[in-house]
Amino acid sequence: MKKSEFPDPFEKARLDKGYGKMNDQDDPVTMLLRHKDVRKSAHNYKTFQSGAQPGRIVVPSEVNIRDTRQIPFEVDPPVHGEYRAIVEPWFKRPLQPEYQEKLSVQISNLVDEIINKGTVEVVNGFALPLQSRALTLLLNTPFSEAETWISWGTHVFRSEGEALDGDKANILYNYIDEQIERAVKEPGDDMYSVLLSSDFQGRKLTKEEVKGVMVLTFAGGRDTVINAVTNSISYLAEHPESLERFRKEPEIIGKAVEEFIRYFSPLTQMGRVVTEDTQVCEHAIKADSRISLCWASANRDASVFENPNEIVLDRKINPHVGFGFSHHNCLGATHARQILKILLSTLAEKVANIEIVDGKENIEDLDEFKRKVGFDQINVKFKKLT
Ligand code: EMZ
Repeated sequence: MKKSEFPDPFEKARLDKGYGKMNDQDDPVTMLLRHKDVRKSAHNYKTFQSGAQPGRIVVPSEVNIRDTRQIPFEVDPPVHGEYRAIVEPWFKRPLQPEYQEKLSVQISNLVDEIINKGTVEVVNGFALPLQSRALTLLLNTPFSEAETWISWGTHVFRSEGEALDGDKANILYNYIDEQIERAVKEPGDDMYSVLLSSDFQGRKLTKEEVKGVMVLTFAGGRDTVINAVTNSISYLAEHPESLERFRKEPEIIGKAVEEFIRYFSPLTQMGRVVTEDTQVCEHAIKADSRISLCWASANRDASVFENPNEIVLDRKINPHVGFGFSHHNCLGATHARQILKILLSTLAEKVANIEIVDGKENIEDLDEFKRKVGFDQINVKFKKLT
């Protein structure tokens, strides 16, 4: 199997019954696997809620490592919409040309560095610094903060060989608390300060609410962006003609980004807590149990996508759910899309080809299903375009 091939472990279950089951810390999850059911249930926030106990809609569940409610992620409509309206303009800044120019400089510098290095381990030596540096733009904080975030590793709640890591999570919480205190004392134009001065229901956001938005911003776009970047590079390595194509037809880069998100689905699934006895795919689900919306499976549903297991760089119709769907669609999507677009055009501009030396796959264990989601590490060589 090619390194950039990501098999679909859900196909049979999706066709046979439409759902799968996994245990997760004794709080089982019924996974919805079909595109149609995933979209329908994502839309139905009354029966399938996000505003449950903090951490419970995440799979693996984070109830044992945090009490801070992530905002707007763990809030249901209509209040969800009020929070969302506060943060949305800030998260749309990546559409501004000046923002894109800064991001472009960051990525260009990093690509120059790795071209000159010879062999590079992409996860830790490229994708992690790229994600962390880009985050300084999203937060509008000093570039030097990225060094601290890089030292935390690829996932802020997980460490190697451990699903959830309370000690590691505390490093993030303490850091965010300190930053909030700093912004209270010396307000500036960074994200903490902007949130602290935001109006919500006739008052300012509380520190705990600001923390909820910040934890989401750090955690939600971490391993997801890192996997999207790394996996895309593995594809370019094994399909050298694609770099050539981006040079000749730069107008397809936007479509290619969507296709990578569909195919790699960096976030496998997101949970919901069921509020009343109900049914999914003719299967009874009890109130207060968990379901999940399996984006990764929906994105390979052959009733929606022709040749779902192939990357078609300029796929014309691509209603993927890689960034979720409906009310809770990904807040960071604008930022993530810009990172990937600029990355693809920068690589096309500077790199002739990429060679994979070796790599170790990262396989998610979902009981019934084992899913390749990225790499623990992958060594590659970038050859300069002359
Ligand atoms: C949560 C989640 C958000 C969770 C859109 O996803 O991302 C996960 O990586 C975090 O662990 O806490 O933020």
